[in-house]
Amino acid sequence: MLDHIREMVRAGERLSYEDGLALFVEPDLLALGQLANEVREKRHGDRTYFNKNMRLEVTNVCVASCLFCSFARLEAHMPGAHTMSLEQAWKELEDRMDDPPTEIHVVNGLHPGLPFSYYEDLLRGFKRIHPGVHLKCFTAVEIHFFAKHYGMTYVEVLERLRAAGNDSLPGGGAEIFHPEVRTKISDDKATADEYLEVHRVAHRMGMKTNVTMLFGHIETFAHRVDHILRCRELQDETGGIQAFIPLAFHPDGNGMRNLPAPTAIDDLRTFAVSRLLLDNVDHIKAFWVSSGPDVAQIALRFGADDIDGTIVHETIYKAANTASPGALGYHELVRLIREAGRVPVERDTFYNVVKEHPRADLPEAASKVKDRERKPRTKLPVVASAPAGASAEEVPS
Ligand code: V47
Repeated sequence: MLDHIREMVRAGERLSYEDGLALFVEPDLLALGQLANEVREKRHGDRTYFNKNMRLEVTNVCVASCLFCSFARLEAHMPGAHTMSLEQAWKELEDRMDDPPTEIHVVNGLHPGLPFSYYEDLLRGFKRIHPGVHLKCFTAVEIHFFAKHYGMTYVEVLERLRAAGNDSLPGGGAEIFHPEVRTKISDDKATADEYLEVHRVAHRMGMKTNVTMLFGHIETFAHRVDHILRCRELQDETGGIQAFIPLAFHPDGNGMRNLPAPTAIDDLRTFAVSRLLLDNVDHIKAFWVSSGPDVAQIALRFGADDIDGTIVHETIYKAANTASPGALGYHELVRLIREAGRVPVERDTFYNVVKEHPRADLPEAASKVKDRERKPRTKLPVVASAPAGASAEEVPS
């Protein structure tokens, strides 16, 4: 079967639902990865993207009760509930202005008690502090909630947020589109059609968006293929999707804690199949917080070309007890990409190149060994403490 699919892919033919299913059960994982890698290299060569971003979840108060969520609190007075004042949220950015992020990514709970002006003021404040920053704020699920809660159309919500400074939408809230799964894990927020409609409207207004897929819980491979193909269909229509992001499920502290987390192999397979089915989406992102830095690094050889960014504060996966660190230094991301044999490219949110780093001659670990053999008493560079933006060559030893 893979031979046939390989021929189709090489001929530029579109894969079907059945092909997607066959790829998910393909026994030769490395051959699958190799094919996805071929497609990835045809689009991007060795270039691998990351950015200097900042994550902020200003409130975890949420009227929805998603089974997979360890982050939300139903009411503001509950233990662990938090809502930042605008000053607290802005201070998070002010504190980082010595090495400012190029992007702020905001994802929140669906808070019923805040005025809409809170979100507009939040955005205006960010732009006041850092006029050049790209604001990628509020998922389609939040936009749908705002429309219902404050009595506006999607266009009105998006226009007002854009006027306040919002530049694009993140991909959160997609979960699994198929109603057999969505009604079980995420019944009381935007439906799949509503999620996709928000993206459609945003695209028609000229805004770019990302789309995610939360996998590795109660869904089947058929549900994953269905999800990916719905994304492909929307992209055929609008062309507004920048990146597709498979998110590996973390079971700790939520309503599906009895399930095991997906394994590394499942992660890699999902990145590869996504790359092969989504012939019209440029970027497949291996979000290092959800996959873990190690698997995300290997995913760069299984179809992924982006690894997200420096992040600094992340609370959704922290609440689900992820083993990933809360942040990776700029130089750690560069190293991770280089050691995968790729060329690290710092990008802005629209994938314009901010800085292309030189390729490593050898994986850095190997060059360290070489270095040690040559100069056994030389202290090796402390990579993690390198200044932001520095490349390996610039790190003082
Ligand atoms: O929508 C919540 C997921 C998403 C869990 O657009 C969980 O560039 C796994 O969407 N286990 C928020 N996943 C994060 C997100 C995202 C991340 C990185 C980049 C971008 C982008 C978007 O996190 C939620 C939900 O699908 N999530 N809980 C959990 N226990």
